[in-house]
Amino acid sequence: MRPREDLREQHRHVPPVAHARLRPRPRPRPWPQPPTPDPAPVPAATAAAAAAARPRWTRRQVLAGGGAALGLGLVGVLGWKGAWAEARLGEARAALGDLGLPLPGLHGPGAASASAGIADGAGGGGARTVRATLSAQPVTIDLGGPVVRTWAYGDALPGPLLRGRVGDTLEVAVRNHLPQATTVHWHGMAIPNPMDGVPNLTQQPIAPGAAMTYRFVLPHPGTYWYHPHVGVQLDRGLYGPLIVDDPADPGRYDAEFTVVLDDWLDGTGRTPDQVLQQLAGGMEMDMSGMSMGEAAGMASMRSAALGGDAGDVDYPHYLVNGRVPSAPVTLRARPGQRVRIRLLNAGADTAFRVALGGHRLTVTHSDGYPVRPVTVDSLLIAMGERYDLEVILGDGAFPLVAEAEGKGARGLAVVRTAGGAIPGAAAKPAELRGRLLRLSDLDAAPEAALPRQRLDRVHDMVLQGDMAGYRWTINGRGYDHLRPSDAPALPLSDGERLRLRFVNLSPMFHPMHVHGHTFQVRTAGSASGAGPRKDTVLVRPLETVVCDLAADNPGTWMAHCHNLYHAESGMMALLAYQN
Ligand SMILES: [Cu+2]
Repeated sequence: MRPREDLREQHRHVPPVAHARLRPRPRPRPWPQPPTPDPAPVPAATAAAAAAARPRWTRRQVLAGGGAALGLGLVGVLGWKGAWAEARLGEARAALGDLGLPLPGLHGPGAASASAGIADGAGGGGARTVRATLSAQPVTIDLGGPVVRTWAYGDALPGPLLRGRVGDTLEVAVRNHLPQATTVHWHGMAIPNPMDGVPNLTQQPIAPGAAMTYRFVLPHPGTYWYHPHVGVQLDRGLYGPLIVDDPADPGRYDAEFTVVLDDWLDGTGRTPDQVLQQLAGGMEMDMSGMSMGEAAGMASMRSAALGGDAGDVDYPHYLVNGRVPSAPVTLRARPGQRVRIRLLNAGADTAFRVALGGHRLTVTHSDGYPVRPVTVDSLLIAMGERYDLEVILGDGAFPLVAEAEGKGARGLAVVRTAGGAIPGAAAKPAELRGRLLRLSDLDAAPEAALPRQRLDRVHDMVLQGDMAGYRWTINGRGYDHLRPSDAPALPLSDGERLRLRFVNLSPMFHPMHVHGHTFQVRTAGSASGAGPRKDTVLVRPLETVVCDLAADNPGTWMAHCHNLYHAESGMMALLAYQN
């Protein structure tokens, strides 16, 4: 890799870590009784039979189809649970109440009947149990030309869409057919800590051949996703979308596209584990595994919009919904229709610059939560982030381009409302160079703003890297996956309001993600200072991003960089509090 003496230089300037209220606190411990995976091995034949029994949906139906089909696609709605369901919904309401978010049965003239609907199972806003199975398995996948051997959930990319309504219970049986232990993390979901999927911290990892059922109430509407939290498994094909609908707010759109972006190298001569090894070798790494072109490409991985360094890994492919740009997916609608695009970046080391040829994009949600709508030409989406966009479609075929920012390559999908030539892989919509969404453009919609509360604490998370050993740290310390309770932990108490300041002293951007919570960014330069609700925020080199968080979900939670290679190399910390 490139020499990075500048990083080592940065390392010498560690500012004092500020704590507004610094009190001695007990060391955070792993959750007292972490759930353990089911001990019984899963016979492959049984899993295959279960998979075969599942309804089959085409990629277009699952990822580009109408909302109604999506809702029941890969999830079974297995009955109503009367009073029990009412109680679960009550929990969801209690958790949501202080956010002021609309909830089924709580708002509007239909409140009484919706509530009754839960009890008798006849309403549209009641709680159900939504069941699904995820089989993590080795598989051969055609990316639209390149055929790769990889690991995925099922036999396609992305993994199956999981979808339910606010207040529903999601019950997912995860069967591990991988040669490694695994877990599933439900990114962005404020769910109980034992369901969070962090190995050796919130659960024992699911051993090869074992299974585990995750079960939790869907707490907030929005666009989320799921992926493993073990090693660099996420940089294989192990990821999928998770959408939570709000029956009280079905949205004003005619069609919906779920668009999943990814950077891809698994099965092309390198595995993510080998890449991590190479990176860990730092400046002395053996370059023999890489072509001259790749080496040259790395030198040019720069982006002004990302503040400099655009990434550590040069990928051979960039995928949109599992396809390379020479064989793109087609997203179909009719001219004049209002389309909701649910955009998610499942990449490990790549921020994408997204634009739709011939259209501007109205941003309506960030990381699942509504914002005051803002219309731009293009946006940057970092790893782990989601944006929901609205577009009124023109007549024709349009390139939906996801440029791998600073990496000189791109992913592509085709949005089609009529016949005509499909734009080629080289299509370059002018919108890519138009008005780019800035963080300061975004403010939470009033119903998504954190309620006013005085600050109880301020914690800094100082982000640094030491390239000699490819060691990434938070407040000068790295995370040991085998001894998570030794990790740098930021004390907190239930019910407090925490201000988190992500202080980036490294020359590289970090998408910082907090588990189990959604913070509100206090954006410098924003007119109102309100900022968007998010769970993952891009922090550029030498930038500080300030976020406020309501400590309303006790547990031991990760706060980490969503660059998978940074996270795996130590850039993880803990927020811990009990009730
Ligand atoms: Cu990072």
